Amino acid sequence: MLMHQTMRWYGPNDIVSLADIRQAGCSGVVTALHQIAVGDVWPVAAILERKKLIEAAGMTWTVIESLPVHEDIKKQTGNYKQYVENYKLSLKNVARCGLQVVTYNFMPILDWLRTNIAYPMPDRSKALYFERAAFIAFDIFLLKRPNAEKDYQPEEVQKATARFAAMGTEEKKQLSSNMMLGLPGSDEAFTPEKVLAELKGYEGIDAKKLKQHLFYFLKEVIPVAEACGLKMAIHPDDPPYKVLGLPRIVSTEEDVAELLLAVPSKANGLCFCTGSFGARADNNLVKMINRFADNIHFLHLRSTKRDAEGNFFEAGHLTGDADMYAIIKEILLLMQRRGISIPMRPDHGHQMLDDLAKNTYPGYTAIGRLKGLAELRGVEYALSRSIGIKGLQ
Ligand code: DNO
Repeated sequence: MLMHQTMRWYGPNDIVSLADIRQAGCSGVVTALHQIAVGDVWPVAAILERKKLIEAAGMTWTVIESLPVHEDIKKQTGNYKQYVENYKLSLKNVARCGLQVVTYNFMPILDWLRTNIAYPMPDRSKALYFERAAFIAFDIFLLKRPNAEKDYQPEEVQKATARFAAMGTEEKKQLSSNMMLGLPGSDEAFTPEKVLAELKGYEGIDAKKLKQHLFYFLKEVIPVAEACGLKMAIHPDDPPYKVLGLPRIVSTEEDVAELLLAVPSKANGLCFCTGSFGARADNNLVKMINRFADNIHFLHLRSTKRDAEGNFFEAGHLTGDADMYAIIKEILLLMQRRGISIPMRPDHGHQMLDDLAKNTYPGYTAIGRLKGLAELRGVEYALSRSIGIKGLQ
């Protein structure tokens, strides 16, 4: 039993085509109906139409990423009960169409964040980078979040101030636009005004409260998922700590243990993202895979390279801090134990070769991901032979 190889596809507008994904060696696709507004019900007809497109290209729609959770549910404001009902209906609809795994996250307002989406590697390919001083500079001087400096150590504020003073106009503009990228799959960027207004809505919501809201959501939707044979897979926070004063609650081993315990069910599971969890040195990835084995329903494999100041860039899939050899070995063993093949996708990739001239979704170029997939597949192949596992795809 080996991993089921997939790639993310952003839908018909993605310049990476289904044929590209198939040629990269995938038999599955990970996608979402990005055209449907967050909170609205996914209709059966639209799900089936997307499914047909993928099947016509010779692959399966293996995982939904994401079925997004409306902000009202995270804050428990406004129409949140209606949005929870809508979510349940979407779950029933995707199950009716034969889908089995649903990825989502519970990050307030924003999804993943990077300060630089074109960080030059020594070979002139480009990577995604999170630089703490630039991030703090954005928060204090560009976004101008009230009292932002109180969230940082005085030395960090000093460093960010110097960093900001040394930035040219172009760099400031670029930093702002990187931080304000819209939600994945959307071309609509955030604006500082919008973020500041939405931040107000989180006043009074700390990590403890946000956890209660997540657990309420899980208590509502997990029984529905279970009844219709779906597996829910929560994606961890990226980066895995508080940002812009917002709590982040799926960042550590203990966070995961707590959320699995809140609603014990196989349907309450994880999208185990080695890149997100791996951006913290205190997350032992192999130990976490072993501990949460029964609840891992989807894998994002990538590796970040951290430094002592809290910066990290997305290294090659085998060359960052994540020990991919040990990780894949642990995954292979758990798949044999469970008798299943878990879907994986090579997460992100460097912008390189012909893709340097293309305008792709940051991190989601064809060639960089193809390279990552090929490397990961090689590790898996070699490991499976050496530990005597059959079932090459
Ligand atoms: C980034 C992705 C995330 C992920 C969502 C899942 O590249 O891994 O945006 O799709 O957080 O809900």
